[in-house]
Amino acid sequence: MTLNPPLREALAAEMGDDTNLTARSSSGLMSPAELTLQRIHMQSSAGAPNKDAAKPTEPGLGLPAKGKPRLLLMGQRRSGKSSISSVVFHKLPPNETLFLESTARIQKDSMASFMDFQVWDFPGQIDVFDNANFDMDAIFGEIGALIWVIDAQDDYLEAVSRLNATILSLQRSYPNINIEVFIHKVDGLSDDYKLDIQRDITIRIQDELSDHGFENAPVTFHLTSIYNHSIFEAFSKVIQKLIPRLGTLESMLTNLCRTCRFEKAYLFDVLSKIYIATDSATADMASYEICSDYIDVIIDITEVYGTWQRSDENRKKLEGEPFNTKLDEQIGCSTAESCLVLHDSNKPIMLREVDRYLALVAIMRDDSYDRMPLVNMNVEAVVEGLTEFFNITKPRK
Ligand SMILES: Nc1nc2c(ncn2[C@@H]2O[C@H](COP(=O)(O)OP(=O)(O)OP(=O)(O)O)[C@@H](O)[C@H]2O)c(=O)[nH]1
Ligand SMILES: [Mg+2]
Repeated sequence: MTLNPPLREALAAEMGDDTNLTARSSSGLMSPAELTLQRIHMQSSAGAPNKDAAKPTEPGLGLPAKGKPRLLLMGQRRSGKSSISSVVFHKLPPNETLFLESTARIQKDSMASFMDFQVWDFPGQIDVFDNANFDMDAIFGEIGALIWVIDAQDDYLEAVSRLNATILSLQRSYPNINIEVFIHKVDGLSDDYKLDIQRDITIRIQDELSDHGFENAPVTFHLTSIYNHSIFEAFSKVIQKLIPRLGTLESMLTNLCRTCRFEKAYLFDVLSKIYIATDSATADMASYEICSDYIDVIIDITEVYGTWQRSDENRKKLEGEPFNTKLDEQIGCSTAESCLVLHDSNKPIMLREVDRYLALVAIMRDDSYDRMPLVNMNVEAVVEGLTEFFNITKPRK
């Protein structure tokens, strides 16, 4: 168990000390995610949710009520907001989004996941800044991310100018909200054209912001489509910004890759297939795609066959000659684990369940299959570390 103890100590030292966190907060050094962590700590140590803690403490640094960060989906009509939400969070096949009706009122979805969060899908025709009936604090007061969807297959000038107006209004009152621009429906566009559009939109937004004196607004751009994995990849990046101490998770996975000579490791949210952390090696779409498809394979098999119960006879056979060991001691994990070697690339892919929401999926190198006992031991250590990490960061009910 080479990986776990140092990480455990580091975690306890970094997270267990409330006074330390509070002191750093007041000196203005903490990120919004760290503030969330601190509030969760305070609530859980008080035993009950603290009413005041749910209120924003200062403009723009609002904290999520009940520990649920909120993602807002906004943009022009028919830009693809409801399709994105249905495909990513409700597993709707992309083709079926053709039949989605236009959204008439704000759709609020609560996602039960490793980190409970909310997704609000806004109707395209609503401009919350134009309408005095909307309570801005209730919408933007709780930190999360604003996802602005732009239809790249349509004329986007109006969408960009609405987005500009939105960013300017938000910068004045809530400057810390992450603004994520999804340049959407890029399927069917050539690579050159995609990049041209991205460049054009980025320049238009940055010019407008610097004209108004905002140089470093937190705006990020993603090229997305529901017809491939790009939408999941983009959501992964959005969600990762909301995870307190993401660096700790990443260094656990980087250490695991180094020790076990893995090519790439991802920590997945199994239901949405968003990856919430990966190691420090450069990510490529192909490795993400294969790991995410592998999760589907395992889920499908589990759905068809359920939990695998061995018959007594079968168990006796496996525990007898030549193994002579109890089955529980022969397997690395009692929940779910699986390994597959692809014939053409010769690279084993390994999956290990962390809890009911999370799975660790790694692409191994050709030669690592020979060292499975060592791999299992290290994976087990990392899973323990991850479980502890999420126990510490989870809000208490
Ligand atoms: N080609 C392509 N079409 C998409 C994509 N995403 C969504 N669409 C299509 O875009 C159309 C509009 O999608 P919606 O999700 O209803 O759009 P919306 O933004 O929710 O629209 P409002 O609710 O009216 O604001 C649908 O026909 C989808 O099939 C995509 O990535 N690529
Ligand atoms: Mg809609």
